Amino acid sequence: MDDITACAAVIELDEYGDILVSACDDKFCQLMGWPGGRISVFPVAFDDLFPGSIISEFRDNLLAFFPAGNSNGSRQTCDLRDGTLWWRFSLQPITERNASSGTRRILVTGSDMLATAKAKEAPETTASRYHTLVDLAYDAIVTMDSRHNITLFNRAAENLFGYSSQEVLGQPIVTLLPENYRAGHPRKVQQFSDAYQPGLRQATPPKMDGSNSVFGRHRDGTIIPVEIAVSKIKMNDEIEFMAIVRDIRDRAQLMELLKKQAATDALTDLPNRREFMDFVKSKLDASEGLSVFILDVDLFKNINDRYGHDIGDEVLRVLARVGSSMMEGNGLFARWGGEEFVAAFPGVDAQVAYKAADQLRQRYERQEFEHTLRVKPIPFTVSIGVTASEAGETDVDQLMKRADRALYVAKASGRNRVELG
Ligand code: GH3
Ligand code: MG
Ligand code: MG
Repeated sequence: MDDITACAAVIELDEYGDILVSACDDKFCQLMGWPGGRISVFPVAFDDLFPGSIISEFRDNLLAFFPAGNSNGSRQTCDLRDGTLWWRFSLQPITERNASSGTRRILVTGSDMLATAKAKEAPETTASRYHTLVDLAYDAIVTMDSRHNITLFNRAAENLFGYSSQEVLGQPIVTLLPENYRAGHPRKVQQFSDAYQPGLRQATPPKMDGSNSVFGRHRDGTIIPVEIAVSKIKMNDEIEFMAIVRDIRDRAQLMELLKKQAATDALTDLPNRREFMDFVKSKLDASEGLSVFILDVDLFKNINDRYGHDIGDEVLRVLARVGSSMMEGNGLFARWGGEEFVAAFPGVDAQVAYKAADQLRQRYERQEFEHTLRVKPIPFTVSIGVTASEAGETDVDQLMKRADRALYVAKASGRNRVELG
């Protein structure tokens, strides 16, 4: 009912000069403030129907029209307005044959001026609102047509990709992608388009790529990790795709950092125990033979007691650096915990690993490395237990236990030794 933007009534004047409503539609009743339902019996006295004050001016206009508008049949208009509504009424005499004097009946038609104004303004207003919103958006917004050419490129997109909108409008969307993604892009769009269900409202907008690792390409060639939400829209009978592109460089960097932190020992910057276990497990699962060792600093408590914990830490860092350099890119040297370190040598048998372990032991003993200690070099020695994986062995714990038993033997045999388990 409220959507109706026009109304009509037939009004007449009775012989006593009172206004009668001969007929009217529901909208007219509603506008005049008639509180009841549909009026079924006409005519009705205007004043009985519509006693409200808002219409008193309108009523005066009606009354004035009767003696005035009679002779020439001219139309007049009057408005009914308050804070929220604005209706314009047209008053038109209904000419009756053989009418002797004056106008007795008039046709009143009203139209909703606010609705009309809205309807007229709508296209430009909506468009300008849309463009303002799009340009103010924090995220890059890019649309492309069915030929995959760019049709809209907002300010955030200009900042993100380094192109001005004039430069890229009409250009293929793949301009914004890293080279190695370009060939596969049309197929991805097709898959997305086929699977897209606009009727389904989802908690999060559909992602273009399920893998979550999507990249854009800046004009200068920089690859930018982004998150993309895409929708398919119909514009003037053409299918368009709108992508909201969010720069997630900060997030990607943070994820990378967290991933690294989760795998790294904070004191020595070596891979940590979990990382080492995963590495060895992957080799065992792939049936790649390998050797491992566990190294434990001899009487390390004494170093702490004598030089203090900070110097103890420094010794561990130096030990880590030297151990790590021994691997020369093959295998892994990691911190097992405390003053214990481990190494994995993929594709290396126990004898070769033993040799490497003993060389390392000697280097520590002879202090054959650059010192970064804040005080004079601290002498220390290490004990090492070496073992190799057996055919078909997949249990990392089992393997490390063997190495640990060999280490125990080295300790029990006087320290500063390497033992094979
Ligand atoms: P051994 O292994 O030869 O039997 O003697 P140890 O003195 O090394 O014996 P143990 O393994 O029981 O002691 C290890 C010491 O290492 C105890 C602990 O305070 C110290 N430690 C463990 N982690 C750290 C660390 O991160 N920094 C420092 N400074 N000390 C550590
Ligand atoms: Mg220990
Ligand atoms: Mg020790």
